[in-house]
Amino acid sequence: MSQSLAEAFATTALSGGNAGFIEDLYEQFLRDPNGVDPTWAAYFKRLQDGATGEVAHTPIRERLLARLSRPPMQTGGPSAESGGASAKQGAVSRLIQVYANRGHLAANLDPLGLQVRAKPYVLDLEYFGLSDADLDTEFFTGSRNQAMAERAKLKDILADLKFIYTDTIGAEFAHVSDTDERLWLQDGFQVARMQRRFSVDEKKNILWQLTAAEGLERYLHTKYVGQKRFSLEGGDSLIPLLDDLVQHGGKMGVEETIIGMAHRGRLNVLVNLLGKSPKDLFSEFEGQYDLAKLRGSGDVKYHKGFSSDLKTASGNVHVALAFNPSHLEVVNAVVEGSVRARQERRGDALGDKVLPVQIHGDAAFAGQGVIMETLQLSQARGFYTGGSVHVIINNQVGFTTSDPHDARSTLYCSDVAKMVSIWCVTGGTAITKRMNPRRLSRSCTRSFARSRRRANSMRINWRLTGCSRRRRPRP
Ligand SMILES: Cc1ncc(C[n+]2csc(CCOP(=O)(O)OP(=O)(O)O)c2C)c(N)n1
Repeated sequence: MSQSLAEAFATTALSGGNAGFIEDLYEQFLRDPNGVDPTWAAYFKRLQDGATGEVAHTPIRERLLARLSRPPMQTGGPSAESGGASAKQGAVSRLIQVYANRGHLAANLDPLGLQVRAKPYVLDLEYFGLSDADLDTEFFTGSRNQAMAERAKLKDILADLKFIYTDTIGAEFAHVSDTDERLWLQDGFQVARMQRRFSVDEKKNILWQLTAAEGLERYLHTKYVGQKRFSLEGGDSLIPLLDDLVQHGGKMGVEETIIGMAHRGRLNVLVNLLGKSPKDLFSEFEGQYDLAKLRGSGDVKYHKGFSSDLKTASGNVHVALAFNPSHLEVVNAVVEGSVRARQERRGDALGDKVLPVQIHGDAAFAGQGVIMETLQLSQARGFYTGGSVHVIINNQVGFTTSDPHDARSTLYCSDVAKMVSIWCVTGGTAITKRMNPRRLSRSCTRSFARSRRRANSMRINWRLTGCSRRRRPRP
């Protein structure tokens, strides 16, 4: 009969208390199989079961310990300081790359001043072993495009980098895994940022649209006090941005644009983009509905859809705003399905002719599972629509929370979009008095809507200052 477990433990040398002793014996055996008692040598040979790769552990441990006690590798400064011109050139090249990848962390993205963001030290000259003494020295920029000169003084390179990446628009593309796509996005963004000039007509057009957007909100605010309207105040740039998207979409051959959006800003989009008659809207505020126009829907005014043909330089673009229920973000999947159906009907296999535009709230985008579900299917063959433009109207309030620490676990409200390599542009402020509406629409739409198939999708996220709910963000 076999021994009991207690007997087996009592008669074997292989117990936990002997582990150190047996390990030492095994080390000796590995160095010299004849250096240990033959009984142990036979035992260890049996253990190895014919394998020959095992080597003594002690020398490896010693090598690792020696490596740990070496001084750490110099990452930036000292090597650049001591290594002369080529080391400094290397440091400047790294600085340019780090600005491209991390510049958004230093961008001015919070017009409400609620967040305190320390400037990452990886953007400091000192981190790269550079100093003010190098500012007048010329370096190669390695630029692939005309945004930056091929060679420039460090102070000019730094000024360009700050303007491109850390002003009131931040861009993230480091997570995009396709190299060609990432470089293309980076180049496009750099060039778009550096093209600062707008024609007088463009400026007038943007001012006109901002005035219309603000005018409508003010009118509704004073005329229909206390009525729910989900104001666009502070996010007025949405109107010129959407207009730019439709106009440039038209130039690219887009024939239909299907928009999905929740409540915020919807009335303004209906009137100032789609051309819904203000008279009809005001009648709805007064509770008077034209039954002929209701078309079976008795829903509240900020759930209603609308469609019209908008003129562009290249012909009409049919723009439709989908009806949606109160259930936040659920319209996303409906819009993608509608777009896919329209593309199939037109034989638009590449998705060039019908463009989906999804407009979200910051809390809803971060919090609703349907966002992840829709993104997850967006690249699948049965659901692909050629890439969508996502715009997040970020008023830094999510119903009962205004502190991001209470609202989500990601840095930006839109981080979930990175799962499908969507590249992200974040605009810091949409206060109408500032230049941002122009920069926002140019940076976002002109350069990237142009070739949305190349980049998966894009997501624009920006903060606004107004909120129709009578609730203040917590300090
Ligand atoms: C699925 C779902 N959950 C909750 C609500 C209730 N609700 C309506 S608006 C809102 C907050 C949305 O915040 P945000 O997305 O930031 O948009 P905002 O209105 O602040 O612009 C919530 C929770 C809803 N309508 N649908």
